[in-house]
Amino acid sequence: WKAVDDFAFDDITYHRGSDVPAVRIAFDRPEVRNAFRPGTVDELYTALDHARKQADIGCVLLTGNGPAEDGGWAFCSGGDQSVRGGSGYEYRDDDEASADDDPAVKQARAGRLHILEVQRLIRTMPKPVVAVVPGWAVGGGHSLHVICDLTLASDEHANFLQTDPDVASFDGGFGSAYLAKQIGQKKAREVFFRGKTYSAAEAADMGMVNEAIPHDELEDVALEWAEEMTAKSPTAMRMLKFAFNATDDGMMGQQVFAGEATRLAYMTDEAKEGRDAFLEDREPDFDDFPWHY
Ligand code: 1HA
Repeated sequence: WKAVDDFAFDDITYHRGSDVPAVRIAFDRPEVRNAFRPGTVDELYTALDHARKQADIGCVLLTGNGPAEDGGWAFCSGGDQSVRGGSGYEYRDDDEASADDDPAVKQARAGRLHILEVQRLIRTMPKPVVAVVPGWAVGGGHSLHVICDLTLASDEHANFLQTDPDVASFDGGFGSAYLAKQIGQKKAREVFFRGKTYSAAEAADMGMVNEAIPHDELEDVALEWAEEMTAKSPTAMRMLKFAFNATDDGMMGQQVFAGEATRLAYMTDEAKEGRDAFLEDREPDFDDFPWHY
C-alpha cells in the first residue's frame, strides 16, 4: 500500500494498492473502537468519493486500524456517543474536519446523521466495497458492514452486535431492512431486538459475512479478493452491482440501472444517428438499425 497524500485526514487512513487497483480506507480511532464523529464521516465520504472517481481503481476495502492500546480490535463501533447531541452527532472543537467550514454551512448543519450519505455512496458507487472486519462491528458500524458488497471477518477478533435500541437509536433503512434480506426476518429481528453478540463464524453461517478467516491472514486475503475482482470486466461488474441493488432500491434502483443502460446505448451507431440528425437539422434515419428480437 502507499498513502494517498492528497488529503490530510485525522480520523481515517487512505491508501492505494501498489500492485492491485484497489484502495484501503480505514477508521483510525482505535481508542474508541473506531467510533465515528462528524469529522470522521466527512473524511470517509471524501475518501470514498475520491476512490469512486478513479478510473484505475476497481475495488474499495473498508476496514478499521488496530489494535487499541488495550489490545481491542474494531471495524467500527458506530456513532461516537460522547458527541451525540439533541438531534444527531455534533462537531466539537477537536474534530478537525469542522475547522475550515464556511459560516453558512456551519449554520445549516444540525446534529449530523450523515453516515447515511456514506451508506448511499457505498451503495451506488459502481465498484465493489468490501468490509474487512478485524474486530467489533457494532451499531452504525454493523450497518456499514451490512451495506458493503462483501464482508470478510477475523475469526479470532470479529464480533457483530447491534446496540441501536440500547442507546435509543435505530437504523430503519439498510441497516435493518437490508439485513433482513440477507439473513431473513426472524434473524434480523433477533439481531436488533435481543442484541446478541455473534462471532465471525456465526455471522458467516447466518449469511451476513462471506468468510471468517484467521486474523493474521485478513489483510492479505482482502487484497486477494480485490485482485480477483479488479481483473474482471469493469462494465460487467458495475452492471451486476446495480442489478443486485435494483429491486431493493425501488425507483432509485431502476434509475441507476437505467442510467447505465443509457450510457451503453449512447455508444451505439444508432444513438449517434439520433444525435447527429439533431445537430445537422435533419430527420433521423434509423433504417439501418433493425428491430431486433
Ligand atoms: O444507530 C445509528 C444511526 C441510526 C440512524 C442514523 C444514523 C445513525 C448513526 C449512528 C448510529 C449508531 O451507531 S447507534 C450505536 C452506537 N454505538 C454503540 O452503542 C456501541 C457502544 N460501544 C460498545 O458497545 C462497546 O464499547 C463495544 C462492544 C464496541 C466494545 O466493547 P469493549 O471491547 O468491551 O470496549 P469498551 O471498553 O466498551 O470500549 C473501549 C473504549 O471505547 C471505551 O472508552 P474508555 O472507557 O477507554 O475511555 C468506550 O467508551 C469507547 N467506545 C466504544 N464505543 C464507543 C466508544 N466511545 C464512544 N462511542 C462509541 N460508539
